[in-house]
Amino acid sequence: MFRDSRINLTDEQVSSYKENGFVQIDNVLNREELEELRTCMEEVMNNHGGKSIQTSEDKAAYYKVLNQRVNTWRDHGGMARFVLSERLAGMADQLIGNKGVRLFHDHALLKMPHDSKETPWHQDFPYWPMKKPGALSIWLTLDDVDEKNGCMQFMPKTHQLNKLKAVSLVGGHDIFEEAENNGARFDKSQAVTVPMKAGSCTFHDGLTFHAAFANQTDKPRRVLAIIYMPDGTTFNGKPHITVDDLSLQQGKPLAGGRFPKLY
Ligand SMILES: O=C(O)CCC(=O)C(=O)O
Repeated sequence: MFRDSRINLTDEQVSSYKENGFVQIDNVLNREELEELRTCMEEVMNNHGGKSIQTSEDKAAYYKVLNQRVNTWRDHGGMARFVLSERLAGMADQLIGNKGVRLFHDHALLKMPHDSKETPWHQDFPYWPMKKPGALSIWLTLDDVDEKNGCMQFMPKTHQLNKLKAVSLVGGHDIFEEAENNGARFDKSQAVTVPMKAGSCTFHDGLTFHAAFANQTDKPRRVLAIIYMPDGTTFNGKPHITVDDLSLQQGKPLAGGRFPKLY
C-alpha cells in the first residue's frame, strides 16, 4: 500500500523549473506503488457515474486526443491517496517557493491506441478560472513514454509569456502564431522532448507551452496529472467543470473542501 513520504528536490531541479517553466523528476513512485496506482486508475476509469467527470466517447475527435476522467479522487479512495499525497504536493510546493499549495483538480489522462491524435501545443492557464498565474501541473506517467506513445514536449521559457487564448485540443489554433503576432519570437528547434520511465514525472507551469505525441502503439498511455495552485489563488468568475456546481464568488480564494490545502 502507498505510504506517503517527502521528496526533497535539489536546488538544480528548482532553479531549472524557475528558468525553463518545467522540470523532469525521475523515480517518484516505486514498482509496487505504480502497480497500485495502475489498479486504482483502471477501477476508476471503469466506474460509471460518481462525482468524477469522464470525457464522453461520443465526442470522437476529443477522445482521439485524450480519454480523461477529472477529479478521480472524489470517487476512489485509492486514487485519493496519490492525488492528496504530501510526496507529490510537497514537490509542487518546493517548486513554487514554499507558499503552500491547494489541489485544483486531478485527471487521469489516457491516450488510447488506434487512430490516436497528438495533443496540440497549448498553455493550461487559459482554461483555469484563476485570476493570476502560478498554478502548475504534475504529469506522472504510469507507462514508459517516448515519441511513439505520447510523451510530452515543452518549449522552454514560454512561462514568461502572458496568458494567450485557450487552444481547442482538437486543433485549429496555432499558439506559436498567436504569440508571434503578439511580438514573441521562437526557435522551434529548442522544443524539449521528454521520454520517461514509468513512475517518473514532469512539472510544468500553467503558462508553459507544451504538447504530446500521438500514441502509435497498441496499448493505452496512462498518466495521472494533478493541478496544484498556490494557497490564496482567487476565482476569476469564469465557468469550469470543477467549479460550476459550487456557489463561488468572483475574487474569493479557491479554498474549502473541494480545493484542500495539501502542503
Ligand atoms: O497527456 C497529454 O497528452 C497532454 C497533457 C497536458 O496537456 C497537461 O497535462 O497539461
